[in-house]
Amino acid sequence: MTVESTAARKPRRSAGTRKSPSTKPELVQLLTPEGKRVKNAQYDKYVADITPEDLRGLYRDMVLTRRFDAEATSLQRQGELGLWASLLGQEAAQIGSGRALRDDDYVFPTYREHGVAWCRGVDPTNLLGMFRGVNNGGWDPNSNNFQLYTIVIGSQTLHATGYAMGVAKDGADSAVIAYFGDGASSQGDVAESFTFSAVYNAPVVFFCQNNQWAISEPTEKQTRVPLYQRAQGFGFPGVRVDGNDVLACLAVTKWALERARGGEGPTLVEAYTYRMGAHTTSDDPTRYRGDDERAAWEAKDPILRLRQFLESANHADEGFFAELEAESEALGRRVREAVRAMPDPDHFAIFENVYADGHALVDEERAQFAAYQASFADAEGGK
Ligand SMILES: Cc1ncc(C[n+]2csc(CCOP(=O)(O)OP(=O)(O)O)c2C)c(N)n1
Ligand SMILES: [Mg+2]
Repeated sequence: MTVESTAARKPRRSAGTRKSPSTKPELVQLLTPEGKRVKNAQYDKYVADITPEDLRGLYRDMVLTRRFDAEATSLQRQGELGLWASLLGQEAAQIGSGRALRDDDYVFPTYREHGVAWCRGVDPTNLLGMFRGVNNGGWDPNSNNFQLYTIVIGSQTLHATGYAMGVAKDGADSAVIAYFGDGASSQGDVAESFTFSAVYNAPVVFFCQNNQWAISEPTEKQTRVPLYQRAQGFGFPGVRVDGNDVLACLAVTKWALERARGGEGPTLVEAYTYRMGAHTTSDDPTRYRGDDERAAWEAKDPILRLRQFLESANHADEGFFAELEAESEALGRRVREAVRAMPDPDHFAIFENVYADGHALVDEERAQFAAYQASFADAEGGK
């Protein structure tokens, strides 16, 4: 139930006021689930100059991201990765928002932002090193203004806020975007980020992918109001966008970034979407949710809806889709080969980057580990 619909039940002051607030659209949508373009007075202008080529580009981004993600899930099942967090279903939220960014903007992701990484130009194979356990991150954050994946839930919103405050102090007009989930919205770090960014008018966009679940906890266990409405209490605007509509996500994020650049401070974007897969490959969602839910969201599939729009508008032909299929296959092959070719790290490398200089505790732990390793050598030698 929304706050609007609660208000709608109250007696109206004037008999002439017919329009119930509950009819106010809560969800910004530019493409219906059937792929039909709908007008939006506030956000149309942010996609007004989009060309058929741009639209095909968004489609390609989503298809290749999904393919990469499926490949990573298979690689985990084959024992090549220790873990994988799939973005299945969230392609539009990530590609739409990712393509709204400028190169000089800075991104603070969680662990599921493979589509945003793709938009930033991070090679997808670099995303896999940490999940294979062969490195601690896999890319230089400053090469693409894309921070390392953050697993401590919500903490990256603080990093983003601090970074955005620095951007403002530098007098730059770039913006910062922090990705987080519905579950993370309950973290103290996120509330603190909202407070600081509002008070200091920081140029940051909080992009919450409400995928309905925080592992096995549904959104109802996180909040009594729609998440986007939280922003109001902190003093900045919040908007809920259809997270399975790539055009709407692009437009709304552009608007929020424009506000940040124009000195208007933070915005909360709630991308209303669905995690179609498991939380990670270690999770079994059949233990806590039914198939009917997934089926309902499959009907709103972000890729299918853009395909329907492209086809009905004659913006893409069979040749385009066939070429993209071949490109997907090639990406899958490249990812498989790259993962298997990743060298194992030196066993002692883990101790090298904890502190810039030496540290007594690290030295002690290194020595303990060396003794442990040596114990195997003794055992083998004694045979
Ligand atoms: C501070 C902290 N607490 C708990 C966890 C364990 N944990 C990992 S993912 C997750 C759920 C996050 O849900 P949400 O924010 O909705 O993001 P989603 O995984 O759905 O993308 C939790 C509780 C963690 N990584 N960090
Ligand atoms: Mg979630």
